[in-house]
Amino acid sequence: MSAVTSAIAPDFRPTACGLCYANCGILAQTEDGHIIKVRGDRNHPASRGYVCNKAARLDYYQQGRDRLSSPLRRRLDGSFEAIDWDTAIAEVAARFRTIRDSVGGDRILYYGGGGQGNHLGPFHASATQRALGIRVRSSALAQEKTGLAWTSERVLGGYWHGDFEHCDVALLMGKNAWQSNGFQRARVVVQEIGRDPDRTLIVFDPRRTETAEHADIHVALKPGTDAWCLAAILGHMVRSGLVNDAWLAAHTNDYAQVRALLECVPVEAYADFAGVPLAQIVAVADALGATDRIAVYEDIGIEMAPNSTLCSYLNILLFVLRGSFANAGGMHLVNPLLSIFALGSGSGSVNAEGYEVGYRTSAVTGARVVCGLLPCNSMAEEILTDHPARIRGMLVESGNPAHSVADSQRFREACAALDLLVVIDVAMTETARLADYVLPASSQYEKVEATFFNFEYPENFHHLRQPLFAPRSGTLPEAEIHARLIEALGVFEPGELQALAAAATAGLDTFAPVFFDAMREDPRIGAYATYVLYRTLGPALGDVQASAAPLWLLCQNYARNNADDVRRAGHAGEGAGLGNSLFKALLTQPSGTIVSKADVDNDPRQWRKPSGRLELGMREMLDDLSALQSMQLPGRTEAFPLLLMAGDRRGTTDNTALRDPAWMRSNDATALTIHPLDGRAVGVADGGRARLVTRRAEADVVIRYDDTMAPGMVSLPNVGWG
Ligand SMILES: Nc1nc2c(c(=O)[nH]1)N[C@H]1C(S)=C(S)[C@@H](COP(=O)(O)OP(=O)(O)OC[C@H]3O[C@@H](n4cnc5c(=O)[nH]c(N)nc54)[C@H](O)[C@@H]3O)O[C@H]1N2
Ligand SMILES: Nc1nc2c(c(=O)[nH]1)N[C@H]1C(S)=C(S)[C@@H](COP(=O)(O)OP(=O)(O)OC[C@H]3O[C@@H](n4cnc5c(=O)[nH]c(N)nc54)[C@H](O)[C@@H]3O)O[C@H]1N2
Ligand code: SF4
Ligand SMILES: [Mo]
Repeated sequence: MSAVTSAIAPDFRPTACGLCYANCGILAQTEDGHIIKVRGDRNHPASRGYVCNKAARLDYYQQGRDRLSSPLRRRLDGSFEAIDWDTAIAEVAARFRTIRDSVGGDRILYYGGGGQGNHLGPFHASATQRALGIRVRSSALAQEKTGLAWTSERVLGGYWHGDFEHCDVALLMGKNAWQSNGFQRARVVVQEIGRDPDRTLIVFDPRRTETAEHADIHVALKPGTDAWCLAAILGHMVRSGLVNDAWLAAHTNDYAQVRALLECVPVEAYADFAGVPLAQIVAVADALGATDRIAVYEDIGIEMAPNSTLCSYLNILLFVLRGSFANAGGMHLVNPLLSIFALGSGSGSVNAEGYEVGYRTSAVTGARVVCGLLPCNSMAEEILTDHPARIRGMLVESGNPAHSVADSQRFREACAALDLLVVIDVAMTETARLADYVLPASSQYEKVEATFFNFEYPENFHHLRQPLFAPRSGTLPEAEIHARLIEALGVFEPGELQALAAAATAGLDTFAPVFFDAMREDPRIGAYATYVLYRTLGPALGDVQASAAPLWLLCQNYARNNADDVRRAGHAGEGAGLGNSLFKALLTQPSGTIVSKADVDNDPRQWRKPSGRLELGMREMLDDLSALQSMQLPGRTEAFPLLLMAGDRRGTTDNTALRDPAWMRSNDATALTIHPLDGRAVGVADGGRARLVTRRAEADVVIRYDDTMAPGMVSLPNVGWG
């Protein structure tokens, strides 16, 4: 391990586990730059002391085997040499500038957005993107969540999340919450609902997962058949009068169209196609039909499978047909300080027939851009072409696409074809190994950090985490990396921001009006706000908190747009004063802050469509629903008798953020699981080795028999080693 300068305190200090969406509050004990013990933090507003097994392993991230401690430049022979930061920043800025000035900044792709635990870096990157003229962005969201975001935006006007704490019926679709979370305190909540005779846990999964073991109803459907299964349930609900007609009449448009299609669903035939007994379809519909407190979570098992977008739409119908929306125990639209799903420039308008028109598409493949994100599956094709608008340069931050996108071989070829690839990461990842320059970031425990995965309702929170350590020597927080790049690109003249910096030293009340005036006078102030705030308000906050400065503007906007909710959460002040109080609370409450408290009975922010009603008639999805009648699924063949699930979440995996195999001694994190019947049929032994061959790739694997697997299906997790 290289030298680490650390503030060593023997006691436990609050931060968060950054290993999954939940970002549970933890108390960490540190020694010599290591995280040696972790406990749940009872003061965290959302996790309230909960942690799962993985938090104990955080030091394998903090002091992971592959951590970087110097900027690196690729030599002609492909090896890397360490260079100093001044050289790295000057060369990276110059080479991106060359691309921008010769073919245009829109030929540069930004990939990333923060992994599971770190969203402040990518927030700072927005200024760098602006300076380089970058308009094309992508992230892992564009292979999983954009279908959900698109349907949800079209129908509901925002991004949805469920109140699992208080629901009567919880539906987990292709989601093994026991291992992967997805809502707060997942294991506790799954157990509670499963045990309570008055509440129903329904799990849709071909596999008998740990979550399915707790379910009241486990719908063990055939892989890829969710759309048919959901259509059958909805069809049965409509025909059996299990829908909330009064609520639908009061709150939605175009229900008649939807109803007409659902009435035509051949319920029995679809159930049969999905391999689900009709009695189970009826049981699910009956459970839903008895309540308006339904919480739904869909995840990878649906979002990486056939008809994923249609499934997202049908999942909306599951709760909307019951009126389980904008209520306690039901579904709600999320309202974090910053929406990572902002549809922004990607969305068009809806024409008279109910189709979206005028939406943004990508330059080479014409792919639909949702949430401002190019689909991950299109990235390689946007590069590997002689099309004049092809992507020439790429900036990757806090993502590992050479490992994580589908057909990674093709993506690696694409990386090799770029004029410039720059990676900002804490570790030497598979993507970093392909880069021209690697810029080492300080870890999530060496800087202030936060995520915008704040989806609670009616009380929502934000957690600004304070660092446990000083930055590892040779690394910089992303805020500083982006600021130096912007300075090398010459966006502002030296000294131009002096007046703002001076105002900041006099306190937030003085700073606010000066900043807003400057923003009105000079459009660059707003356009580069993250940078401007980091360099002006940042120093006034002190070295440690400086990277948090841009959150001040988010607090201002949030307080202005949600003043009543912010006051109800206990923050006080008028005008900019309310935003200032909110910001001060974030800086001084190291276990997290309640930022807003909605009035559930009267919450206009839940009704965001211009009509004030939910728009059920999303034509593209209604067409897809009709098309199920004649659609075939690709079948298994003699050459390929098994279906591979490429990446289930286990208690021992964490995307590629934990890169050190030492953290698990057994092969549990990497083994290919197979049902014993299949194992014997294809002649592989439990514990033995085998060659796995797919249409696109091959790998050596260790076999583990697992009778929770659905017959015909094998599974290999997604890890950052091997
Ligand atoms: N431990 C751990 N937790 C994580 C992560 C991690 O790497 N490790 N990653 C985080 C991230 S980025 C995400 S996106 C989430 C993902 O969280 P999950 O979606 O829960 O993850 P998976 O285990 O990959 O897939 C869920 C389930 O989908 C089922 N499935 C497969 N095919 C189908 C199908 O056709 N239909 C249905 N209904 N189910 C199917 C699988 O059997 C599996 O049990 O987890 C997050 N949490
Ligand atoms: N085969 C297969 N592929 C998959 C999946 C699967 O199940 N199977 N799952 C898919 C899903 S759902 C997702 S979300 C993606 C995830 O894939 P990616 O979005 O590519 O991200 P991660 O693997 O989570 O890697 C996050 C990166 O951030 C780095 N990092 C951590 N902390 C910091 C920090 O503070 N600063 C910086 N700059 N970097 C940091 C880590 O070292 C790591 O390289 O993978 C997808 N790919
Ligand atoms: S649920 Fe587990 S992995 Fe996720 S943030 Fe909490 S402790 Fe970390
Ligand atoms: Mo994900």
